[in-house]
Amino acid sequence: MSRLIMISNRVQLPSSGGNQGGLAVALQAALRDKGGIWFGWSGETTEQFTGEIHYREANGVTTATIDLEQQDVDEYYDGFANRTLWPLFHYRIDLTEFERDFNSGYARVNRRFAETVGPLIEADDLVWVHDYHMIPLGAELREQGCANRIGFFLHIPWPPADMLLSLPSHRELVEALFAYDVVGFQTQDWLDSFLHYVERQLGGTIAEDGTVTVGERSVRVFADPIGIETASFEEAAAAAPARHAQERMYMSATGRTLIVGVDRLDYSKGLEERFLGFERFLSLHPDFRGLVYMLQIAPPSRENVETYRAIRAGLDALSGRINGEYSDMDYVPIRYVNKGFARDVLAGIYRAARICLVTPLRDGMNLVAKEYVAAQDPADPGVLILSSFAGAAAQLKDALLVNPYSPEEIADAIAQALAMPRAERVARWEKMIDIVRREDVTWWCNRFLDMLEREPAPRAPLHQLG
Ligand code: ADQ
Repeated sequence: MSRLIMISNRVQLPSSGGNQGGLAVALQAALRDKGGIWFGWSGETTEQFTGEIHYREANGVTTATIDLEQQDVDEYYDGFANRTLWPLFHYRIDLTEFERDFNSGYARVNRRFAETVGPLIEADDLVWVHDYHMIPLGAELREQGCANRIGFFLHIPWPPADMLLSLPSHRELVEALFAYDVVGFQTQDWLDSFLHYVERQLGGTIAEDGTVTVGERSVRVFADPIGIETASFEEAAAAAPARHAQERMYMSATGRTLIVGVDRLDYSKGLEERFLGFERFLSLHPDFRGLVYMLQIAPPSRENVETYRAIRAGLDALSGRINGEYSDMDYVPIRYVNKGFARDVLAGIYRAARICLVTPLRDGMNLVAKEYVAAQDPADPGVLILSSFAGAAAQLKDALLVNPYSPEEIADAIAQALAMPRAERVARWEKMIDIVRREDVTWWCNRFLDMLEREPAPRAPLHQLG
């Protein structure tokens, strides 16, 4: 059986704390099953890049990491990945920075990855590359003569063709994807945007089976929506730590109804718009003031990037203003918490919430929406309010779908959710949990690997696109 070589910006070893994301757990399970290595950046910097590999092993999973130079981190991670590709792929040209140094840093780090992981790859191994940090890695591996089956999965949206054209290196970036055998997107919408670009800019053709051909190169593309570890999340939500967290929420809320939001602090998550939507609700429905409150959990991320510091300051000010206006001696409308919680505690908080607001302006998938559904009490589930611009909206059609840019739509959806009879809540939840159970993270992982395994190997050497 083929081993699996998984490559992503960062890696995660199994831990006993139960504090890991569903994605890490699923990828670790696949690695345990097939054997192999998870390769990535250690998160550490070194004076001079040496390519020295640090191996670690826990619970049947082996990780291999390398240190990068500070300049690599500045140009590749904080630069091209998080200041160019992330905003651009989330439709934010206004926040996108176009710097040649970022481009060269991105290319350099991908080459460094390829040079260090390349020698670890054995003849029959499957190679699975993850996310926007690593788009050129497949082409770099091919340059080194790697003929293995290599797949790539994009966790974030693919931007519309016109938007992608604003990136000076757009063609190079897209052509790099043709070095892979299989490329997976979260949804058909993101895949359609990719296909539109390929047809229009590269004159590519698309076959019924999802094979896209440009010149002499072909790649198999498909939509493979990522899921969560549903069974274990459902279990966690009913276990003691979650029940304890749920109790704590009830005790502290003295009979008030909880609306929850859980997101990394990121401008793509629409936090400011969400606060404004909740403010609109309070202003339109004075009867509910004092009866409904919102808990927004948002641990800071990417604080080396200025835009992230700015969004944090903006949210501090906005929550302060709304609380200043609507608080009372015994009531604060927005509890805004900048820290992470263990998964089982998070499950209890989800279960305590009558409503979950998931309102990203753009999101590849959004796992919080699925976690909220999995954590509900089947007899008395809460209501998910979900942005139509999250990938998850393609599957969770029984959520209350909203335009996250519209404070009125958010306010109306909150009012509708609060008034929703239990029978309707149960009916909507049953349809959603069915999908969240069926299309869980193992389903996603197996579909991808099955698709990759079906590709013929070895692969022909890399030719230039015609
Ligand atoms: P993210 O942008 O990080 O992921 P998301 O899919 O919502 O977004 O996943 C966040 C994860 O972090 C969830 O599992 C959530 O429980 C956890 N989390 C968030 N805040 C937390 C907190 N305060 N404490 C503990 N845990 C917290 C990217 C893409 C998404 C895509 C995923 C997976 O941007 O669109 O769904 O990858 O492909």
